[in-house]
Amino acid sequence: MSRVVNRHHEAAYAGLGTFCKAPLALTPADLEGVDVAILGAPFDEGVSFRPGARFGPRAIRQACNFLWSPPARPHMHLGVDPFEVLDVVDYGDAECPPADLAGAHREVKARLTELLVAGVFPVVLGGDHSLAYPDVTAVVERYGKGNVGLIQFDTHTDTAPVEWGGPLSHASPMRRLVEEGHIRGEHFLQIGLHGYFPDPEDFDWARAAGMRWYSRYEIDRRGMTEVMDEVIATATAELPEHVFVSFDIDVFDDLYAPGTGSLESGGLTPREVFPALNRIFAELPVVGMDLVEVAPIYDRSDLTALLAHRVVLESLCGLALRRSGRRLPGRDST
Ligand SMILES: [Mn+2]
Repeated sequence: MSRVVNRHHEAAYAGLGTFCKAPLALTPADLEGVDVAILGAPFDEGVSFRPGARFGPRAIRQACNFLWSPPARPHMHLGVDPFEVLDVVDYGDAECPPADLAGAHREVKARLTELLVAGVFPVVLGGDHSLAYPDVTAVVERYGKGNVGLIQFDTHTDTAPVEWGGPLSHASPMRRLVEEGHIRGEHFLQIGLHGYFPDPEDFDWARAAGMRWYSRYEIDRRGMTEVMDEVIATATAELPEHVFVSFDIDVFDDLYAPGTGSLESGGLTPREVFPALNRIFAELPVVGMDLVEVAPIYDRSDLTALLAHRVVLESLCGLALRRSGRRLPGRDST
């Protein structure tokens, strides 16, 4: 039995560095009764610009800056403590071999499949965004082709056809997922696109594939609340019964998230994104998520790692509301 519980009242900066001091689980035998597992995917061989995301999982875990339990520490606005509702464990890191992207993907998919078979909600911490390929293919193997929709927070579409001769990089996982039939184009909703990538040909391909997106420019014009009303309604009516959320930290403005490889100024703010995550996880049938592209070597004052940590918490708060049969406060969400 490898499950270890951290001592109560141990400071966040002391002892074992699991996510939010969650118990450590290392094998499928440790997953009985578990609701959520954090899985690290430390690799960045798929990066096209600045590397460093292999150090993301450790930085995100270490960004925890307070004690969770006891006492309970509920979200101030939502009134829910995800660690009270959900049995959360840290499943450690997939053993990603350096300089071997395919090997890293294979290891991640194997560990993730263990979680899915056990009925555990996975939170996969990357790693570069090519991670979406092993993540989503594992989820699709669990639920079936055509039965999974994808909501992607990202500056870029990640739909490049081929980059410098390689079939898969962090610029192309979404294209591969559509072309290979794992997820249908019309089952994609992308949020936060802005800047100069991809090129018009890739957008033409995405349109032809039926992919839909809400750019930073549309969010500016309409406001995130109205856009999320449409996202929730569209996802409820048109996406399959299982939804995966793939979150690229570079969707945030670089002031909030400097620690990433492919910066693009003019991104979203945490004040826009957090309520969106609360709604998505509280109101849609999300079955897993990944969080990618945190590269701590470019970070300042751990801003990006701490923000990524909170992205996970805000998502888990939404999930905790859903699992406990509660609604978001202040709205009649059905
Ligand atoms: Mn991306």
